[in-house]
Amino acid sequence: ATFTEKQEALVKESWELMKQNIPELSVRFFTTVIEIAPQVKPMFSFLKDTDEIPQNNPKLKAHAMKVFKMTCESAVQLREKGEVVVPDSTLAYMGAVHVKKGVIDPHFEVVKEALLRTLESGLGDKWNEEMKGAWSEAYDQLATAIKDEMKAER
Ligand code: HEM
Ligand code: ISQ
Repeated sequence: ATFTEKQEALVKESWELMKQNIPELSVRFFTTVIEIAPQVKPMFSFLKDTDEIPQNNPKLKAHAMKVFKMTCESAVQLREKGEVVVPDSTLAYMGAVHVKKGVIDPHFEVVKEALLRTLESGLGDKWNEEMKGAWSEAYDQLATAIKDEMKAER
């Protein structure tokens, strides 16, 4: 699918707004993932031994940040190049990490849903269908690149 300048701008703008609230946002992101799919909780090293989602865990924050940031970067690439280009080393690493942790394809839909819900709750009345479409497309393309790499890895 083609990605427009408008879509890229929507993703960037909403990410800039979200960034101001990283601690809360990252906890909410993980909480939503675990609500949708409790079975993935033990996959995360910093969640497996806790009943609650730790509110102030630096690793948790860093992880949640990366997913948002990578999705945001894939939006930029989609617009500039028409496809998501993850550097080879990063992509191989992404594939390896996720295979090793036991991630399977359907989990990507869970993370997508959680990402969109986190954006919606974080942005309130600034959230709209156009933004949802732009983030969805950017995420789907990034997820496809990671899933393909996971297949190559197995
Ligand atoms: C680790 C990004 C999808 C579960 C990571 C890391 C990154 C990342 C960057 C490595 C962090 C590091 O070692 O520095 C992404 C992106 C995704 C995605 C961009 C989608 C586009 C998923 C899905 C799952 C998942 C669908 C399944 C629930 C994990 C787990 C780890 C991980 C369990 C290891 C965490 C730990 O260190 O304990 N992911 N991920 N990821 N990801 Fe993902
Ligand atoms: C997937 N991979 C790494 C970190 C994450 C944080 C929240 C939700 C999904 C994730």
